[in-house]
Amino acid sequence: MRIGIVCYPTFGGSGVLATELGMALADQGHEIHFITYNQPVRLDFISHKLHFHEVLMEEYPLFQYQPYELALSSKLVEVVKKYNLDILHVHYAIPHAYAAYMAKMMLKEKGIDIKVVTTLHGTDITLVGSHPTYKTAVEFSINNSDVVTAVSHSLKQDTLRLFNIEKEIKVVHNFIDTNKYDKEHQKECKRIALAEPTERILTHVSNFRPVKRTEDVVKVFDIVQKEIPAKLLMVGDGPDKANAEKLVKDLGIKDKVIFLGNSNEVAKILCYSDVFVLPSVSESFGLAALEAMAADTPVISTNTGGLPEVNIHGKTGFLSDVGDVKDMANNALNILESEENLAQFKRNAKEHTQKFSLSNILPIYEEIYNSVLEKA
Ligand code: GMT
Repeated sequence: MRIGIVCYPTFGGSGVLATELGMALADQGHEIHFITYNQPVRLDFISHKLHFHEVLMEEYPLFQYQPYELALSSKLVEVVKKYNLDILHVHYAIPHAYAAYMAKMMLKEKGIDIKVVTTLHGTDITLVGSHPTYKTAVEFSINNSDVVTAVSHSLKQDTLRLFNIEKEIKVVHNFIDTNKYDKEHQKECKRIALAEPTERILTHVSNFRPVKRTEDVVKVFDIVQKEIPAKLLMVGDGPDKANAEKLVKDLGIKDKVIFLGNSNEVAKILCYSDVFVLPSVSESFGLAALEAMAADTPVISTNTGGLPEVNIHGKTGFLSDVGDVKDMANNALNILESEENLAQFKRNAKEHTQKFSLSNILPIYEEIYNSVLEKA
């Protein structure tokens, strides 16, 4: 199949998932065209089956806001026509589903029937999409997609609750290429470079937006480090990073916390980790938690959104109420209580990721593409 993938090319979960999906589909022999404003950051697989088309923006001083949807939908029309694409798979509804609908209508005028698959990822529904400013257009573009998928049962329920949806929403969980993490583990993991052998390593990876409650990560760590020798790795960048850094300074634990910034080497960093901390206020799935689990790292998370579908309480880690940093810290200490306990949680976490393996999820997307094309 010839598939156009539209996504945010950044470190956000939807962009990561879309990029991994494109690379996996290309590996299966499909022709993949990424259409976005930058080369996706996780695009590290070279293949003649993979193409990238940059959406160029024309800056004009009259506009207070540059019309990205217009540039994107024009580019979609151009790429669909030039490469004879069968399907556009758009990740994150805003504004991608809307731009794809416009492209579909423009192509219809030319006698071309392009199919649009929209994958809902989270904040496009829960935080941004349902805001009155966008709701009408988001609802319209979801209802006018040929197929709609959501990355968790929880996100499907949120979408049905927040919008008037006439379309069936298929749940296709996010996936992980478990081999990538196995390979990383085979390489030498130089833990000693970051912590003393007696220290436990806690890790957090995110885009440091308020929804991630990164200060709670620091609070959880502070309680843990008072009980056992420990280090905290903070990976990523975003608006709340300065607050987290300030809290670290105020608590006097600067020598125990390492801020690593954005990284393309998350798998490598996770190989150093004993416990992953994700205290988000809302999380439709929690791809970062799944990545941690694939790298044998149990997860301390909140019980919000789709997280209970990924992190199994008492098995792969623990779930706590949003903001209950004491409970999260106690749970981390419980996991770290003994080598045997930690090893068991690590095994459980890794085992559970099989449910979300590339080999299980990829055929579901291929089946969706096939069935939508059969309807043509
Ligand atoms: O909020 C983020 O971390 C980024 C955002 C995105 O769309 O880039 O993530 C959402 O999609 C991810 C991939 O499906 C999910 O794993 C995240 O849980 C979801 N984030 C939220 O719901 C807050």
